Amino acid sequence: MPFLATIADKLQSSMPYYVCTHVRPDGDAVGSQIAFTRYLNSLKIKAVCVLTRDIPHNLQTLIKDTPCIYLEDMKDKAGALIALDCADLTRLPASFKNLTYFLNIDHHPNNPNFAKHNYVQDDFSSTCEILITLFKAVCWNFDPIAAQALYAGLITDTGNFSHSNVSANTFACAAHLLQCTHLKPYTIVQALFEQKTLPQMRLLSLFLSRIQLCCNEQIACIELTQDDYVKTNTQHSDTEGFIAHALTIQNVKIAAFIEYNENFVKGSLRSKEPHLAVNQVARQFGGFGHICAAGFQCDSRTFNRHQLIQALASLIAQS
Ligand SMILES: [Mn+2]
Repeated sequence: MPFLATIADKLQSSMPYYVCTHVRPDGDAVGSQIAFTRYLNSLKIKAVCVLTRDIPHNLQTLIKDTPCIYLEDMKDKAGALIALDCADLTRLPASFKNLTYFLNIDHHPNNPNFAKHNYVQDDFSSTCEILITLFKAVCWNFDPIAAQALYAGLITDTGNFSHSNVSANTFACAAHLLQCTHLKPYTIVQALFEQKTLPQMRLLSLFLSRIQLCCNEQIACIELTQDDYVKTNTQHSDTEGFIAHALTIQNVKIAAFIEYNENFVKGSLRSKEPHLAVNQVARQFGGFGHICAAGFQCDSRTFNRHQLIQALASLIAQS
């Protein structure tokens, strides 16, 4: 019996389901929320997407008429939670503590299966790819809004089908979306990636000017401070995708992007090849992630940039 058919049997029509995702959501996070909420609604199950205020503007356009609720309006709500694309409970907004997790669907390695029902497949490019595969198995008729959202997730987590996580199934899933609906891929690319603001471009220019190469030019390191965001009239979510530029430099194998906030430091790590598992280094700094794309957040008083570069350099030395 397909996984979603078993789950459908266990859903209660009296219960509202809150479909949530990780903080600082990306296209895969929001795309899977939208699609899964619409899937549940198509089964006549009450479900809404739980949004946080930090949802980037370009992703908001994917929502259309999908039922949504903002996190701050969740107080005293009864119901069950569905977590999508969440590596673990620390990545979920803290205000969910009183509700139980009914379902957890994710593609992060080491997901601790924190819900009653778990579907974790770390060999999938994205949670959206998992969902498309699951929806195919139960022959769900995608509506165009769900299909757009799922396509957005596929292209976000694969860098437009360019990362090492792309498989034959990834393309089969994309093809399936196109076969089932009148989806026009270029319009989604435009809606997601061609919506930059001028301040964002100024921030990108600053980001590029900060690239420093070390470890025999194999590591690119970029640092931005709170002041840089103030100066360019931007916010942290405006840096989405910037780190990919650093990885395009010849000979660079790993890119590290460090954002200094008032009390904490946020690190994003990317590697060009799967044998350079940057999630190992992210874990040393309290973070997590995929083999080629991971991150961490730690106290600014304990963060040591030199230690980070050393850890990344030893990854390269071991390879
Ligand atoms: Mn994802």
